[in-house]
Amino acid sequence: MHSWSELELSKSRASVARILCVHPEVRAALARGDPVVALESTILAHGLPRPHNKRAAHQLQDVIRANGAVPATVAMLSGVPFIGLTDEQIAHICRSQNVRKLSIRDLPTAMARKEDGATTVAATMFLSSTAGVKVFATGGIGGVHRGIPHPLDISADIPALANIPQLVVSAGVKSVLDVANTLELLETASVPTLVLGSKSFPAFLHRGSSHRAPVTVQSERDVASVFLHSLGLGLRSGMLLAVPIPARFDADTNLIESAERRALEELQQQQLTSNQVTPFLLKRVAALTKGASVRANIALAENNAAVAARLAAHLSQLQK
Ligand code: PSU
Repeated sequence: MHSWSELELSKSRASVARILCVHPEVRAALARGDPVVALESTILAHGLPRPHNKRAAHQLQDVIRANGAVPATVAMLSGVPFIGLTDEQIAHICRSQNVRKLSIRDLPTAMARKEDGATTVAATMFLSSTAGVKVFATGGIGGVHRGIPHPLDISADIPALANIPQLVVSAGVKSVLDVANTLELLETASVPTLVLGSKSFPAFLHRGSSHRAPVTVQSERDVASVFLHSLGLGLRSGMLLAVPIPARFDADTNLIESAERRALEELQQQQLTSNQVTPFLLKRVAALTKGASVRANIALAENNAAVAARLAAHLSQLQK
């Protein structure tokens, strides 16, 4: 089988980069080697309810700026992938009912059909890293769905982490998922998986869980150093940093877990598959907890954005 040489690969990346519409502020920061942090848009279009989504979109960008980096929110508009959105574009993604959820495999069809789309963790990693962005902040990554469902449902976020050299900051794996199997799969995919300041792997809306942290790091500078070594070794994989939700926003474990169980039971009655499952579960948990999960989700995403911005700043200092 033909395998691509480094030269062919970098030529191919360069031609993809020409297709992207990179916001001038993001382009200038990347050219100078200044810190930039990517943000996804599925959390806005399909993860958070209106009007929280638009408010969160701006808060996440503001937090990144306040911590010394330039935000680059990623989405598809009329078939064009944008890296960095204007306020009007954010308003459109947060308001329109016609925004498709796009993982990597959906990008070509969305482009050919000139669709609007919100990018998942996987698609945001692919597009923003092609543009040269090294750090990305999200809420919780996708992973293995619980109970080995039929058909088998594993998020494309995992192979994206295995194949795209980007540092992804999250609060762990969404807790409606099978966290133990997701951690096993991250190991199989050789994705360095670090937890900031805790010996347990965080459970998205909760600070701790019964799952051990694969590696614990104590400072953001340590994370930046590990990531640079991963790049230096030429590892093709990304890296996952899990940051526990700040203690003051930690959600009520019983309330969330019973809502998650109920939402998973309700899922059995639905004819939902593939990329419809996660938005359904998030929506039901939000309703069953009367918005408590939404408040915790926004708080952890903001905290991750702040950590990601400081990490991007460390990386840019270490690389200059
Ligand atoms: N994190 C959140 N809310 C979300 C998501 C992440 O706090 O809505 C989204 C991300 O875009 C992630 C996606 O990639 O859920 C996973 O969906 P799936 O399981 O269909 O791959």
